[in-house]
Amino acid sequence: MILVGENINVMSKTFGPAIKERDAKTIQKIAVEETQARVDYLDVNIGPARKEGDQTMEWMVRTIQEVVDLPLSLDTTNPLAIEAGLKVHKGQALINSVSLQPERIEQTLPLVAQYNAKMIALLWGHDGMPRDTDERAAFTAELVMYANQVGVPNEDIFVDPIVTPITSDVAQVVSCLECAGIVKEIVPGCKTLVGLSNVSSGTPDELRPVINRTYLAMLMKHNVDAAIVDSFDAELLSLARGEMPEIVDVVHRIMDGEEPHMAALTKEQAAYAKTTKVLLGRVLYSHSWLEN
Ligand code: THG
Repeated sequence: MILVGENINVMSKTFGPAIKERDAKTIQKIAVEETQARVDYLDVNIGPARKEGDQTMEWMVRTIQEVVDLPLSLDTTNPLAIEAGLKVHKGQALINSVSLQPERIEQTLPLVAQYNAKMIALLWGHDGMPRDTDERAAFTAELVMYANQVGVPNEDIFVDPIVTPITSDVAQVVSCLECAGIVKEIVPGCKTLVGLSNVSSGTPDELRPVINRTYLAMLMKHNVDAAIVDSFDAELLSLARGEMPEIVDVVHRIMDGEEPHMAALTKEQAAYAKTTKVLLGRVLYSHSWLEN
């Protein structure tokens, strides 16, 4: 699986201020540590960056690539900031992201071809989140068609079905899974990518890892190609690299409708098993699901 480290982001309580204060040392330290965790890209999330986003992104790209050679995922809705980053980026950048919003099609999409970058096709429609799997499929076809029209081949496109929090609507969590599975039939050659940690947003900090890891194992059944992840969750990375086949097998069997005998599972397997049921909507989410 292709892994994109999420830790350099303006929302982070620990690292967010470093972006605003132009604290190069702190940014470079995270970049080096994420690289040591052997991720493939570093996401550089500066948020909407309406004010001086171009200067911020240029500074971020230079600062990070001064110490690491990884390609970067330029994560902002500001097209000027994306272009400023592309101008100084070494290697093939990943543009995060292009959606069906007119501004993104008109201003961000042409940059993919112009700078020979790769892109994330975010399935966000004219008026927001797709409502169901059918709408996700329709958005996929439309967005990839626009990309092809400006000369971007499917091989350079990662389709992102948009992961939503388990705390808001489990039907969306399930729809995202299904969509990941069918994208490659709709647009052959494209890859799929998810922002994994979204799924556990709003849950208690100590429960986030098990939710993220379980959802990743579930996405693996649908052959997801890439994920934006917490680079510092070693177990998650190990799972993504295929080093935990027994756990993945338990999760996939539950997805197939099997009811494993809980007493026969290890404590770790049982936690994954219970969490799989929550993420499929078979058990209602509550902050105490692991205890039952
Ligand atoms: N798709 C695409 N890009 C994306 C997302 C996506 N970029 C942003 C996001 N979603 C993926 N990145 C993150 C980064 C951090 C968190 C979640 C998703 C996160 N951080 C913790 C928090 O905010 O509580 C901890 C941060 C900290 O304090 O260090 O949850 O879906 N294409």
